Amino acid sequence: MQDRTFTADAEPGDHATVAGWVHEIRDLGGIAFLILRDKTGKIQVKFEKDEMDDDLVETGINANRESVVQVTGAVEEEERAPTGVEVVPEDVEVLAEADPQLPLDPSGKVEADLSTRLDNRTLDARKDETKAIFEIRAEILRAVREYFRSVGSTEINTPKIVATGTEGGTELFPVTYFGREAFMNQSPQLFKQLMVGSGLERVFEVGPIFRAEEHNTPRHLNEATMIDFESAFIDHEEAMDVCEGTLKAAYSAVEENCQDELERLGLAEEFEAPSGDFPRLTYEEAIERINATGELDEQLVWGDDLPTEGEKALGDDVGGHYFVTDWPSEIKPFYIQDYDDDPELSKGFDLMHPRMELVSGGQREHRYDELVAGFEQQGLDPDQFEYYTKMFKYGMPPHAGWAYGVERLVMTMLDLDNIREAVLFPRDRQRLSP
Ligand code: ATP
Ligand code: AMO
Repeated sequence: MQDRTFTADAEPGDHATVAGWVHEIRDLGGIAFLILRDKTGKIQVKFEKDEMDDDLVETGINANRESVVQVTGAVEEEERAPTGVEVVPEDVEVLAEADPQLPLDPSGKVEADLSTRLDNRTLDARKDETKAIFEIRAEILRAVREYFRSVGSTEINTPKIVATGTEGGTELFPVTYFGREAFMNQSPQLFKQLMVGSGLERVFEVGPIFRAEEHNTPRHLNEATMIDFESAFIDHEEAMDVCEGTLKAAYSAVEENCQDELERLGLAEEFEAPSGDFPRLTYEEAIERINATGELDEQLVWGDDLPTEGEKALGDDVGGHYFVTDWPSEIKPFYIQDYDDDPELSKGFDLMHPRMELVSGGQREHRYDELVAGFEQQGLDPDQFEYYTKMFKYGMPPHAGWAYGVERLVMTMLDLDNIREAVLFPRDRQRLSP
């Protein structure tokens, strides 16, 4: 294949080869235009029927929409062309002819429902809006990695096939592992903790998690991506600082580097990176404020988890991101540390977007005896977790951490209605392929 010039880089005066998809063909009689679309944008190719070779014109203007074509020719300034330049072709080659019956219209003129879009993600992700979501998602992950680097955190990868679960409230997917019982991992929780006790001290992971959630909601997936962070020698307050810093770094990077994408999503005007410190409400304050909104049929009492309607009511009341701290110990997992002077109260926290929970985290129990006692209190068998607990006998520093759901971060940032919009190939109860 010849050296290819991206459409956005084609300058008047160049002799270039551009390649991409047939977005549109406009045949006006004596003149016809092929609008060629690639990763960077679109470019017009002009066919003057009386002046150009018949075969060349035929090839160019008879290609089906969404066929892949390559055009070589002179790039010229043309103010009537949509981008101010056009290619006057000398050679046109159809590299892959598309079937004229397309399952969806990548130009976006005809809307398709989400299910059709997900069944045909390749074509769907040719659309400007869909592509923009995934360019922004990539930018978020790039910015998050850069931020972690700035706070001295090392990227790790932990196993996804494991012997035990960690997140009580959610079901495990079983797998057969050479005749033994095993599961798809719900969270890197135990492994990231094991690594804060190693010489790495401060670690992060971006990776998949698997949860056999019964819900079929617009904000749950059965396979999601998590950004996990864990650090030795910090407490839950400092962990919240890093959590807030991560979110702000992601928003700022998108604001700075993704204006085109935001524009394609119609968000350029309203997009704003959050500033100022996020409020930190205790759980007790949170339930009082939810009760005061009068939005719930029944008043919340100490020990209740925050129901979805309650989170929404509080989100409207607060109006931005906020933390909920000091949760009842009984509704937080065994690895969260309780306050010594009030064991009913834990050092767990959640970061909330007004629409939903984005993060869970907390100070961890690093003292061996207390950790084992915590397993027993929650009805878990510490022997099953011996690979984890025993490392707490050999010098486990105080530590804290948290995890973001990447799709929820993308979804809330871009105001998407459904979490499936934020993942290329979602796994939900109905969907196992593509
Ligand atoms: P020819 O240009 O060879 O005489 P024609 O008579 O069919 O062929 P025009 O009358 O020039 O074509 O143009 C047809 C339409 O296309 C007009 O609306 C014109 O403004 C538009 N047009 C012509 N050239 C360009 C171009 N390079 N880019 C965008 N639009 C163009
Ligand atoms: P938790 O279970 O709260 O905490 O998960 C952390 C964050 O991950 C996202 N998330 C999901 N996103 C989509 N679909 C799901 N099914 C799903 N489940 C979770 C949410 C959630 O806030 N080990 C702890 C984290 C820690 O303490 O470090 C944990 O997994 O955004």
